[in-house]
Amino acid sequence: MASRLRLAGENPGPRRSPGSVDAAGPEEGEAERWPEARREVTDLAGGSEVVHVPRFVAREAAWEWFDYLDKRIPWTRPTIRVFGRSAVQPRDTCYVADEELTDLKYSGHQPHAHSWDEFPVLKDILKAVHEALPGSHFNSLLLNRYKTGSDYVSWHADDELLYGPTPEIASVTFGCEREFLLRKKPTKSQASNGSGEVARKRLKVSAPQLKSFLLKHGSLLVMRGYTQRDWQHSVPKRAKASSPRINLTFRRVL
Ligand SMILES: O=C(O)CCC(=O)C(=O)O
Repeated sequence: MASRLRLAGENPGPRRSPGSVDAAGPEEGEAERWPEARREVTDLAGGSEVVHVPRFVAREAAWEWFDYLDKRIPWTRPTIRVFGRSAVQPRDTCYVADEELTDLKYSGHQPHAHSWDEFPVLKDILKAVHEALPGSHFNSLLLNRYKTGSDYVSWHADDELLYGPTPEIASVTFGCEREFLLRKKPTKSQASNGSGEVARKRLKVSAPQLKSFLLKHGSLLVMRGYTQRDWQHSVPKRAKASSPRINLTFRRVL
């Protein structure tokens, strides 16, 4: 997997200058917007799987989505509670969901649920994601904006009960490429032995399995099966990531 990595912060090449973005989004033909999509499927074993589509949205269209989302989404940076402490979330966020789904809560924070009708572009992207993933029915979306390489999301799993036991989560990236890491959750016995590096060495417990994906501008990554039950994921800080990244994670609340 490491051979696939490049330095975070390497941007996906020249971009058009940000212009005005109308509410309907880009106007290219469908084929230009959604190029032929090569898929890489990673079997994480135990019924967990990741699908990576590096070129899900064509570069130009993806920059138009980026500009639209950067300007039009009402980003907030809420204060959340982590391990009993209050802290400002280290990235901007926004939540969009079907009308009846207003009860997402994470880290003591309940975001306002915006309607899809406020952001026509998101409906277009949702439609494309549904077409790429037959049988999927996403009804909610968590948006994240990482302004610089100091913004991040720490290790977690989207294993809230409201998503059910085997949620499919589809993640679309725009802007600066960043590394996306997955690590196997410790088994119960590993956890009770202590999960720290020192404890691990002392007890000769093997390091957790780690997978890394470089999420580029216009890419799609899908986690499915038992990935949320058995694995955690993160987007770590990266000093070289000097420009913003916007990420959309589509989910289905049951
Ligand atoms: O930005 C990403 O790629 C991941 C976002 C994420 O982990 C989340 O929203 O739960």
